[in-house]
Amino acid sequence: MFDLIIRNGTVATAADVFEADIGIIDGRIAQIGRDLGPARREIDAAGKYVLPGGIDSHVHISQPSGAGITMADDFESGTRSALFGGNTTVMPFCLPEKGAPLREALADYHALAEGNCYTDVSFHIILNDPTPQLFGQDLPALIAKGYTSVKVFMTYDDLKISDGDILRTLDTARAHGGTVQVHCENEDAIKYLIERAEREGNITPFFHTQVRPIAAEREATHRALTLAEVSESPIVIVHVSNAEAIGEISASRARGVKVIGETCPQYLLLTAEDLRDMDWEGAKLVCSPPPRDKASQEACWRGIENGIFDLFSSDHCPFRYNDVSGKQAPKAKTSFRHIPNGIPGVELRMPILFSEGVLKGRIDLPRFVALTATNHARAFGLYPRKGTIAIGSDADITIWDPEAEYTVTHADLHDNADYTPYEGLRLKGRPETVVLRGKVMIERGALVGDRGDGHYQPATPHPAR
Ligand code: DUC
Ligand code: ZN
Ligand code: ZN
Ligand code: ZN
Repeated sequence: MFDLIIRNGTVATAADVFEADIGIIDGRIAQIGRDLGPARREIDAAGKYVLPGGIDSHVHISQPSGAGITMADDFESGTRSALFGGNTTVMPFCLPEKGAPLREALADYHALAEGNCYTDVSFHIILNDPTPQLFGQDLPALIAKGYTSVKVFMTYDDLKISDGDILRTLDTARAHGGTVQVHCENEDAIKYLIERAEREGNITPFFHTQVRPIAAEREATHRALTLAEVSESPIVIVHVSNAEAIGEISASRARGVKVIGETCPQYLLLTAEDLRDMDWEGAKLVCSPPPRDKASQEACWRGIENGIFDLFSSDHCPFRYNDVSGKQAPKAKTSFRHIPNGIPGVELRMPILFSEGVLKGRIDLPRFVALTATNHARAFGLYPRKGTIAIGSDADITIWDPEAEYTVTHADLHDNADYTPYEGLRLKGRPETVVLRGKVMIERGALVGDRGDGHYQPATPHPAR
């Protein structure tokens, strides 16, 4: 007797599209086929796609963001929004206060998540305090415990680490089965351009896009990839925004570097010109790297089509617009540099890629599944428990209505920001029913799951490399 059978749908994985019913027992997929027999509950998915629940491996939730600044989403609102966007797992970043032990930061982060999540969660660590103790003992121990991925920054004074410490991070992670993600922008170049812009009175949000130019991203991307090459380590380049950074990735790959590339919705849909047109309201689109131009958008689409990118993530990093704890921070009107950096997007990641990618013929359904779920699970040690529809995998399933047409408006979203960068966008296709480890969480668009149904999932280290 199955607990749940999802019948008559078109199942898509990263490899195949086929008609089948899915039988679920004890939160896992127990059978895939026809005539599976009786179940306590059935869902008819005729005319719908049955997809692995989305995995968004790049979201920011309750991340400390500076004095007086508060991220709009905590675990409750962030995972609720993620769930409504078709996701069953999200991976936020744990940022330790400088000098605080990682273990304590992680314990605090667990305490925030536990009992408050609508999706499963797994954590990345932001590594901003490199010490011999970290590389010698703490990081190997944390990787073994299920915290297998770290992010390092080449920009932001309070976050960035040196090239030498990036090498040590890459080396330690490789040796112990961890994964290193790098935020690639040249901090000194940016600092120089910020000072020059402010001196010239160029202080509106548009100038945020001008002081973080493509060249600064390209150079840092090249340097990060060089460090990966030198240390013979795999590397993840996050939030890639343009053709020149993409060129660095393909050149490295041709030299044998194992590089995973990630891009995000903002680099497909927004431009620097949008910030210019919006004047001070452009604060709504301030994120790093910043939106570029039409040619960069096309380059990112091509990277999605041709396999340069393995990951399509939201980089959901929400701040409220009409709020002094957010985009109206006390000094925000004196210079773009004081505007909190990041934009919301976890709920629209899959709908945007489906509507703009699948329905416009840029990618097929298996590639959509790979980019939104399977590759995230593989990259970050959750596969095959997560990220696919296979016997034995967690029954994390999104039933997708490919026909629904709608106009995006923030009033219909479920995050705790007060705007969406994509207001007014016409989309087709959206999640209708979302199942988390066999439990129906969203049923025909209505929330029926409970806060606390989502749980922490430790990641499995990669085999020795
Ligand atoms: N990097 C991110 O990944 N998100 C928001 C801001 C940033 O710099
Ligand atoms: Zn970043
Ligand atoms: Zn981010
Ligand atoms: Zn729990």
